[in-house]
Amino acid sequence: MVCTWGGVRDMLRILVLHGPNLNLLGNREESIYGAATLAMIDGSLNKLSLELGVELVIRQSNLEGELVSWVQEARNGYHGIIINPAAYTHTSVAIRDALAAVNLPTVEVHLSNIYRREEFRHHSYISGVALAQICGFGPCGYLLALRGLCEQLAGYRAKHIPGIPSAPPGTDTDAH
Ligand code: CA2
Repeated sequence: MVCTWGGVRDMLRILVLHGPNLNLLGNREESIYGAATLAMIDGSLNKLSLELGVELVIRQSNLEGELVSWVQEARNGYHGIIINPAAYTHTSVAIRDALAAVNLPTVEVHLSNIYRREEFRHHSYISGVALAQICGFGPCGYLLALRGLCEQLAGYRAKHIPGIPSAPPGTDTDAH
């Protein structure tokens, strides 16, 4: 899939947020979350972002308030959000409210299939304000989220921002 835009000025900017304890990936709980480290996941996201021609900013925090502040800041200059809120998925009205307030297309990602795990993980405060939720695909879920968000935003641009082509003329965005 090719999904690039006219120039740097028009480039899509996407914020990727990782929640608490995801900095430990690859060191513990490998049977649930796999062997990939967060640095490896971020590396593969950055590689895909180059292919797609989108700009990514990636952050991780163990603090709920910090995640809330970053979501709020996304109002300035970002077009979409990919977030794995980790344990805050199941507890945080504050992160949900921040996402609702900024009202940017958001994809919620989980490495594990939260619906096959303990009952308390079956409820997400985030899914009700998200465009989509991806869970159970491991690190690949982040890449699917980026591709999906990119496709959605291309469609949004074509419909709502006249004069800014969703892709440079002559580019086949459907080519896979
Ligand atoms: O499956 C996911 O991505 C989760 O968001 C991961 C969270 C969990 O609370 C959610 O229910 C589902 C936990 C992230 C903690 O990651 C660790 C990694 C290595 C060692 C310990 C924790």
